[in-house]
Amino acid sequence: MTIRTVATQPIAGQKPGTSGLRKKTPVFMGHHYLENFVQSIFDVVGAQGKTFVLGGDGRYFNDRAAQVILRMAAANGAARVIVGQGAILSTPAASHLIRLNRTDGGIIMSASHNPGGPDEDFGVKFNMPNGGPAPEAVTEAMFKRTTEITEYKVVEAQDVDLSRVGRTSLAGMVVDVVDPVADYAALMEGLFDFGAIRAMFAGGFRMRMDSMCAVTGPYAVEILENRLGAARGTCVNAVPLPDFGGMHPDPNPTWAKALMDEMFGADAPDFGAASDGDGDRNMVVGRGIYVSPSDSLAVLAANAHLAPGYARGLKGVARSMPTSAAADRVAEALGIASYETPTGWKFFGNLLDAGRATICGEESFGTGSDHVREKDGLWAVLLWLNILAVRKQTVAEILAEHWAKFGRNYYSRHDFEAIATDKADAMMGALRAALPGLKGQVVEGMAIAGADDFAYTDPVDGSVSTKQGVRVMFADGSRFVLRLSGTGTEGATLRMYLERYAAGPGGLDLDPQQALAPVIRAAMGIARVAEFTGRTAPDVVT
Ligand code: VG1
Ligand code: CO
Repeated sequence: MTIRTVATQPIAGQKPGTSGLRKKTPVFMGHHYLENFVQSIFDVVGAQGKTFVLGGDGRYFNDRAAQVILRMAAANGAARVIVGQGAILSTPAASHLIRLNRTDGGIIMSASHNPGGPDEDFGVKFNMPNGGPAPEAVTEAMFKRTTEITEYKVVEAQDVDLSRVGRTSLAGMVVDVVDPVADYAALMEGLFDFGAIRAMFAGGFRMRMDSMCAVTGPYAVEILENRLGAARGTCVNAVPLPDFGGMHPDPNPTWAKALMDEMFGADAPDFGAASDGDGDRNMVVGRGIYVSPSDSLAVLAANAHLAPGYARGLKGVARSMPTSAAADRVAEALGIASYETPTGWKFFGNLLDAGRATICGEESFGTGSDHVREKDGLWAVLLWLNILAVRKQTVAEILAEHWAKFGRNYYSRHDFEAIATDKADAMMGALRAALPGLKGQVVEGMAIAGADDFAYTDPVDGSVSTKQGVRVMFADGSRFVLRLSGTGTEGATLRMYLERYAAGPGGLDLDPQQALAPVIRAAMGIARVAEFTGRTAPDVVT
């Protein structure tokens, strides 16, 4: 077997964002693009004698990219790669395999909630031996490497047969093709009371699980239908397709509209859920009631002890800064620590590793725990099912009781997509410049108590991350946050996060958009959104 050393040149822009390097698929398929980035990963983390996990969400180019990465891993001296059958692994399943097999990390091929296909998005990210996304210092080193790269290594070989489970080899490197679902399903079975959930389904409980033609399909069918006895057909859009069937696999009320319509229609099932491209996100819906991700995190934290895997209680709860403070109130009531981190799951890794937090969540439909080091869509669905099975109440009843006890953090996110980058940057620049003068102003009848650009000092390793989002806090506890997305591949997406607290007992049943109306007006005005971008209304509301 020949190892070829191929001369190459740096390609501009290979800078990982919130979660890995994401680009349009044709860009990733371009000359040396994938090769340069993968070689930069290996140059930074070292491959000689190491074992890695490899898999992706099955989107277009997933299969061919996997073959390239395998050939490059072999050429760089890796001892072994554990790869999901068909090069498929959900992100949480990949995280689990990295930990279970005590490997040196893994490469995940995914652009997550971004659409897939020849003209859509592709992505690659590296996860550390703890199973979590590489922290900023590591991704920065990889990016730096892409700017200096002069060659990459690849073996000349035919494709590895990834269609069958079993051991094979490539130029002396062991390749273990594994069932993508089995180990993950076993992990779930150890955390949750499958008996109680099975009994609930046997008693007529009905569910709709929408995998949006993305990676969770096989996981959902195996766990929900085969192991838990949910009716056949509970899982829809359950076959992963290279273009996700043309869907936008982002589980929110806009893109999972079919599920929303069903859950709000006549004869709605008891419970609905959807997941994203790579299976780390979840949306949860009750019959006739939408659960905002921030509320979902709070409810899961308050009730996790009802599941066997969390019966001993939680060590702490962590949320990303733009996520509502609902989870903080639960943590306070439980007498446990709460943490506020920048956006992106990589910031939870240290807290989970250090045993400071057990459950983490983001407003962007991400919840997870210390069972892996990624957010985990099906995990959240199963924890909800476990809670429903124990409490024997509806989702609406559980939410009503939660708000009655803790008050309600009305919450919404408004996304303004595909804004010209220079306009978005100018708007954020002007807002940042205005921050020092905001305190004390009264806007929409609300006094501004403070305004800053969020900076985070990791309590475990002391690393500092700055400019993580502008926040404007009002005296009544309301706030808004503005930041630009770090996962998009076209122009800029402005994310506007809106929050208002109602202590109750009255006023807990408003439409969130109504309850938030003054905060929305304040945010649009203070940030001068229309003036800078020409936009007066968001593209997506969650
Ligand atoms: C978005 C979300 C963030 C999430 C990230 C990755 O990032 O806001 O909370 O961690 O996507 O999710 P951004 O920078 O676009 O706001 V996934 O499911 O795409 O890995
Ligand atoms: Co995802």
